[in-house]
Amino acid sequence: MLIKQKKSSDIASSEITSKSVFMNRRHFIQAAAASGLIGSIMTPDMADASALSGVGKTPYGKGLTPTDQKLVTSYNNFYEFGTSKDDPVDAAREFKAKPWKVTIDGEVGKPGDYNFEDLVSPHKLQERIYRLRCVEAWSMVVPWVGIPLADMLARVEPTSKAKYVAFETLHDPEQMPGQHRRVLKWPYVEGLRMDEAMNPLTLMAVGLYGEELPNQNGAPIRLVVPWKYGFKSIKSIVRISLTEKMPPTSWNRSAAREYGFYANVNPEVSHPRWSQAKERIIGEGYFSAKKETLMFNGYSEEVAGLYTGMDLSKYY
Ligand SMILES: Nc1nc2c(c(=O)[nH]1)N[C@H]1C(S)=C(S)[C@@H](COP(=O)(O)O)O[C@H]1N2
Ligand SMILES: [Mo]
Repeated sequence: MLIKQKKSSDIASSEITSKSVFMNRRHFIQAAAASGLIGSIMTPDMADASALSGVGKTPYGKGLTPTDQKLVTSYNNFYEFGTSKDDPVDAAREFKAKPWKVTIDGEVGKPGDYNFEDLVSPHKLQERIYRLRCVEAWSMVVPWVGIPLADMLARVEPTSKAKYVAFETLHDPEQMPGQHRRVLKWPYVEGLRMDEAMNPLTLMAVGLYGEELPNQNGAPIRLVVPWKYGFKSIKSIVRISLTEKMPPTSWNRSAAREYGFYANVNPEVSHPRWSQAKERIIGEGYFSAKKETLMFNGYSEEVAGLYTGMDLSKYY
């Protein structure tokens, strides 16, 4: 991770474009919709073919301003589609996220290969506006749409032996060109402790900005764990296994000294190669002031209790 730092000459034009340009465009569309003008101003690229319906609003995310949609969907980490931030949006364009199956196995009463629709449709979708803090010391705010992982797991009936949840991304080098390169051992794998998985904040996201998840953001279904560094939030999941033992995780397996299993956001514990005290805000420009990183990425109230008795000054 952080294989190369961006030089100022590498900054994507979308990052330099001021937020107000994007916001004005959005407001224009909203105002036009409200005035009934939308029919005549809609152009095909503005048409919203993949809007999700029946999304419930929840109190999560009060006071947060989402990062512009254009940036959320064009500044990505998804090494299966290349290691540069602007690779995935292009390289994942033809990715087939439908049809999709997720195998759920291990310590569950109801193991099986579940169709994406069967997994998702019994649940009401919720919007969750969460901070996303990458271990590379940048952050954004994303309005996800999804289902609490706890609700999804309840339906497959975890046994009393289930202590961890392991996740696996699709392995398909034909579709995921980055998997031809050995930057990581494929497939990408991640894991949570059972109580972390059951925490109400932990989300299985199927959308963002009210629309189906774009391929570059982990279509059709990905994990979102907002109090941990972004690499825990594994994309394009094809397997969920409930296990007795702590499962291996990709970045820990690749560089154990630099990435732990827990990977909780902690401004006081530095990465071996850089400080985690501050973060660069995506959308505010490369040279604008950094923001202080918050313990557990600002979710202490909800999750600090999961780690009582654990020495948080230690690197996990
Ligand atoms: N399968 C897979 N999942 C992944 C990654 C990846 O390379 N492969 N990158 C992670 C990292 S480092 C981050 S910061 C987030 C980025 O999510 P976003 O592109 O939707 O913002 O996805 C995470 N999930
Ligand atoms: Mo990340």
